[in-house]
Amino acid sequence: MALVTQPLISSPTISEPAKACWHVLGVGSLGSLWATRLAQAGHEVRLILRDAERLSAYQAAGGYLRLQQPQQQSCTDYALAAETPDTITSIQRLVVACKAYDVVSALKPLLSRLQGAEVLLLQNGLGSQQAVMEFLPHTRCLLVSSTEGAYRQQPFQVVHAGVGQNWLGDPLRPQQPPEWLKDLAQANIPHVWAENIMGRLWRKLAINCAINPLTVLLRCRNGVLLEHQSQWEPICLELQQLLSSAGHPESAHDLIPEVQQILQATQANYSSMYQDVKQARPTEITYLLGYACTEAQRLGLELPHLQRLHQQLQQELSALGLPSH
Ligand code: NAD
Ligand code: KPL
Repeated sequence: MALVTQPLISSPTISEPAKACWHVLGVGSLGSLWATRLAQAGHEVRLILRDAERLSAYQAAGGYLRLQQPQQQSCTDYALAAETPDTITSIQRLVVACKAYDVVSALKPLLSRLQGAEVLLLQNGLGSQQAVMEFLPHTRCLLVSSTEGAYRQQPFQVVHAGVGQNWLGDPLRPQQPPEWLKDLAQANIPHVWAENIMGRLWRKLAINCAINPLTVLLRCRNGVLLEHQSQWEPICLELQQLLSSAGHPESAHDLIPEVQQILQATQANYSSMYQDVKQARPTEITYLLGYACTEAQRLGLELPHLQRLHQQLQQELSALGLPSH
């Protein structure tokens, strides 16, 4: 097992980093996947952990992230620098990989460090990205729609479970890809510049709305939904209507065959929302069905199947003692 060593910063420092470095906020599944691959390619990477307690836990666990890549039968440890949000160094490039409901509160303590920074937002769904862009009006925010799959085996140990794609884009400057995309290429992080990133995010939201809530309500793996097409087909039709009315007709077509194909390809998997519920963690409902239903209302659309699904999911989450808004 290789060990890549980088200096470990364990306490706040006031020195400026000499060259562009990648900070990663949200060192869970996806954040660890990005951090380790950037480090693998020789980039300077610094992890921003929630607080001193989490930093101590990282150090006590050895002060490294472990990346398992089953496709390559490899397992590699990366001793990455870590710090708390109150560190005083400025941030140039920030990968934000918290859950959608945590993003703004996680960014708040970093505000003074983000002047001139570029921020990559990896969240599923919609709504959190707009909240960050309002919170950071002078910071360039790049939105990412990811179909990669990663899960944590233990704290600071991540498994790269699913090969996928990352679409990156900037809704305010759609034709200006940043020069550092080459860093991602060097790091073998699959990526495509998407001029229509909002369309991509809407499409992924629609797929997640068609699949994830039903897997929670039926308590099943994705593949079981193939036997319940009559339940998700009308939802797909309403989602197509929503995407078109929301200004993304190009992302609205052929949702039913795509959902069917994803259910087949991931039939043995549990959806991310199912896994959150199973582990009694909050879900991203507000940024998926919640966002879809709010937008439908704003646009004056009657989407009864989608609204009923939202209500049923809210009831189920409340019954389980989980947040439903
Ligand atoms: P995760 O729960 O594994 O990781 C989130 C991390 O953020 C946790 O380590 C948590 O401690 C940290 N965090 C929360 N608040 C923080 C704060 N204030 N300061 C510092 N750290 C904080 O989540 P994940 O699975 O990596 O998902 C992240 C986002 O990526 C979600 O929106 C998810 O939908 C999306 N996504 C995940 C995958 C995947 O395969 N895991 C794939 C595509 C999209
Ligand atoms: O993205 C997913 C998720 O679980 O969040 C799908 C596509 C539904 C695969 O499980």
